[in-house]
Amino acid sequence: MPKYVTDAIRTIALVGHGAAGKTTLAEALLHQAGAIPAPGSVEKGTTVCDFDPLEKEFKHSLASAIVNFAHLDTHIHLIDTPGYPDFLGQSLNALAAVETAAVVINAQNGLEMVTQRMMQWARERGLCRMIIVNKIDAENVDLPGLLANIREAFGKECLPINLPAGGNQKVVDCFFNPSGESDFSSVENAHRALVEQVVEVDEKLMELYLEQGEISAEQLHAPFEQALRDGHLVPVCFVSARNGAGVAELLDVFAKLMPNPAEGNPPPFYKGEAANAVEIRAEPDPKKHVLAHVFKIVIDPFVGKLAAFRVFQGTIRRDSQLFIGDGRKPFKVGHLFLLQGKEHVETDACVPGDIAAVTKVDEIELDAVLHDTRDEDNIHLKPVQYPVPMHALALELKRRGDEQRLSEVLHKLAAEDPCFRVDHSGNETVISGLGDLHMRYILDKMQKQYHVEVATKPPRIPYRETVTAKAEGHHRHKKQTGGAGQFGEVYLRIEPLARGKGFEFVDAVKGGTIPSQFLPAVEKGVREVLTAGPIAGYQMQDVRVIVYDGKHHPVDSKEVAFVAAGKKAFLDAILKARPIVLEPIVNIEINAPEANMGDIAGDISAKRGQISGTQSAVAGMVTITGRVPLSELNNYQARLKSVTAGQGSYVIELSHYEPVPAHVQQQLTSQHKQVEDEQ
Ligand SMILES: Nc1nc2c(ncn2[C@@H]2O[C@H](COP(=O)(O)OP(=O)(O)O)[C@@H](O)[C@H]2O)c(=O)[nH]1
Ligand SMILES: [Mg+2]
Repeated sequence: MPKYVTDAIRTIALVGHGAAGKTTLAEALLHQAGAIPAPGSVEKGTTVCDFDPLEKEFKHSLASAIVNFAHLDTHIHLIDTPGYPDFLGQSLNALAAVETAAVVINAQNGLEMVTQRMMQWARERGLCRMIIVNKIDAENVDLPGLLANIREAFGKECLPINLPAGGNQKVVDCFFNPSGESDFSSVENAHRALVEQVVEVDEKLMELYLEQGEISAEQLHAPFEQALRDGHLVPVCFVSARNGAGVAELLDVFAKLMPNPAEGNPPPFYKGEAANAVEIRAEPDPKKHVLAHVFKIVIDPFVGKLAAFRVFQGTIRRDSQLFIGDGRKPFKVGHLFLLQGKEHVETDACVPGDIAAVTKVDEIELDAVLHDTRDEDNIHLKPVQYPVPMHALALELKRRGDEQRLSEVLHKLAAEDPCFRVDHSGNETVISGLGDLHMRYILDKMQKQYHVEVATKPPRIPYRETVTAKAEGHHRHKKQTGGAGQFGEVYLRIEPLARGKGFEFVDAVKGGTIPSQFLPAVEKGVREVLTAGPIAGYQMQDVRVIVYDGKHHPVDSKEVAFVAAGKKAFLDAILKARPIVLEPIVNIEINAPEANMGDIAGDISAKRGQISGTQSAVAGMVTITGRVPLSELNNYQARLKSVTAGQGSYVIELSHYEPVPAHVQQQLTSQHKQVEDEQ
């Protein structure tokens, strides 16, 4: 058994913008807790968390890394996450494994894009949040100004729990033993503000406080946890991961104030299919049956597949037999590991709150739920909302004969990364991610780790087709070929659905005019059209098909006949329902020097785009957000590079689909016709 119990566990994700110092801070915390003899450095590539060869080369984190250590009477599981927008998939998955999101802010840069996003995402997931202001040792930092900015952006509930002192060389505690001088503002006031914020969640305590003017730290514990859970308090700590200021104090805050697994908001699990799913709550009870969630997959060339999971309920032992989601066949755990960066440390049991891993179980996929009772199948955790990757590249192999290998490698990469997608459209293999940096990393990894050489080119734009009016469709399929004939007749109606609703098939046949055993055949025929629409050959969406009448023949009616009739009746209806082509519109976030702002904005408007906001978090740089049709972004990376002398970068994600302008539709239709004619 582990040497600690669930109540002693703290699970914390270090999140926030790239270069805030998360990896360095993880190093400082490990060192302070006595888990490593000396802190390593990101620059030298000697940290516990940035252990991947590509991370050492890029000199920043690309994937989440997990460490654990003991402090006071607690056991802390810490997840270090990458902060660049291109690698957000790996930061978001960490949020599913922890009670606390610790948002690290770079004191030199102030609030940055990912800072804001993470504050919001963590809140939406119901996590307890804290803010860690790092780099207080750096030159030209304005800490009082930053604290004011934090409170303005994220609310008055952001209150300092310690304050910089001695010229940013250390911190003074404002909660447990509020005494001493800080570099700015009063320790006593900070203490009072914290206590007053906390007692607000408990009326009785509030009365007591008003009477006595003070409340003991013990009495404050439970309401403190509640305030964290309710988002009514976001403690702010100051540190320097470089000179160690505030690191010991931060460890104490983790141990004494951050929630244990019973004190946080447990993420909801759901049991059952989509609309009928009922919410169930896991209880952090080691005696109940097992519920664990796989939040991270790593495919290591030497170790094979590693699945990192968070235990939410029950105890997992080496000899446990676990089921994977719906799977009927359990696997035996065998070896159970705690992770320390790249090291795997064998352990014999994990309790609720533990973050651990198993290796070599190929059936486990990202987001799988592990459990130990046959009837607990069909359980999933509230899904993490990942950005939909839209930065796509079509791949071409440099060597013939590598096809099989390429497909295996892409499969492995996709298994690890929730924001990396592989699609095969026509004879093209298209990979997509969040941005240029993301794609470069993937291509690098393909080449260096897997030795697959590919060339890339811009892919086909994933246009869609839909209809804009209701219409009727009919087809009678009749064939007399020598012996048995084929007969099937279908009447249907189609209706446009709201954008993004996909496809609905409704059986409204009365009196068995189409016998029920043939309806799947009709649906199959209709679905054949969905994959390639009639006007430009793109996927159809946002349409409801209602089959309401037809005819059959007792001898000649066959499945093939109804497949054909369904397909043709649907095509018939589409052409009468004012079909249109839709194009993907993406949210874009461009990071560039302020001086290039005008050029970039002009360029985006010329691309039929719209700018919705600009933000200047880092001096001299701006973040421009807006929307642009994806089709206008071919080669945008190269263009942005030339406009910004190499300093600009951007990420995109799918926003929604919109009708294309008429001339584009014409062009796409005639291209499609040409291809069809050639065939
Ligand atoms: N001056 C100063 N630099 C720091 C501090 N913490 C980290 N850094 C530097 O900031 C850079 C980014 O650090 P890193 O840990 O990779 O940031 P991450 O992207 O948030 O993981 C590195 O060059 C670190 O040496 C700090 O407390 N003070
Ligand atoms: Mg890092």
